[in-house]
Amino acid sequence: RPKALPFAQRAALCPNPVGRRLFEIMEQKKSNLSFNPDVTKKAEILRLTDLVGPSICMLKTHIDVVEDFDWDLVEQLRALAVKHNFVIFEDRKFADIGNTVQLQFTSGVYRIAEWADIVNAHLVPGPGIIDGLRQGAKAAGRDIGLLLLAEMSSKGNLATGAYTEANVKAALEHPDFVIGFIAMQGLAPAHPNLMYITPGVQLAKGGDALGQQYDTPEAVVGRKGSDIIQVGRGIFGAADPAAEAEKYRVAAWEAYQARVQA
Ligand code: 5IU
Repeated sequence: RPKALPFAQRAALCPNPVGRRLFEIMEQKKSNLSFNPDVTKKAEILRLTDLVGPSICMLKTHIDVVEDFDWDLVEQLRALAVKHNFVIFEDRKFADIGNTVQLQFTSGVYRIAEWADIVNAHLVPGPGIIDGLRQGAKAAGRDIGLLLLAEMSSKGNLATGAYTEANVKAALEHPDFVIGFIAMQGLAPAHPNLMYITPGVQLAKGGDALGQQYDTPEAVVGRKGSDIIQVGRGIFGAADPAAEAEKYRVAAWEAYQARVQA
């Protein structure tokens, strides 16, 4: 694998302000760790986020699993994003026609376009989904970046081959809005303005009972060339989530350092 470009230089290549900011935060905090507190109570999400905040560049949410959701949760998460300097990625995985995803993005209970910095989408409906979400971001009047789901971590998933390639092509055709991918590796050929975020990461290889498959930060960032590790249960399932998050941050950052110094 050829020597990689540092995040700071990749920031300058990013046409989307959110992508640029994320690369800058990664460099400032020496963190390519994203954390997802996949728990269902508002207070627990806020507690975990404040604990691990110093170690992360990004917080990934599943807002629709929160039992006691209210708008104050969104406001408190935004305040924590300022306090700890991270971006918020709502993992909504939009998957409908452009007109519908625009409504799902801006309306309903969650009004995601009003608070998320980053969202993601499946390309199954075709590129109209990208245009629908872009219009939603515009209507909200905020800078938002989109990640395409080029690959998945779960056993037997269908995001492979020509489908993965179509995601890369769509990203290259929408450089102002698409900032990168959910993928299991850095996809070749490298496009340094686009970032690669990989879920299914724990300090030891393994899986869960529902098809999740885990690889290590070293393998994902070092060997496979991804940029950001996405960790949930590996951190919030530990006795000391703050200390555990630091372990993941250091492991992923060292793997990145080895890649840019190689
Ligand atoms: N997630 C995956 N795999 C994927 C995609 C998303 O695990 O391919 I796309 C999400 C699901 C969960 C998080 O919110 O990433 C992983 O959490 P754990 O680290 O607890 O497995």
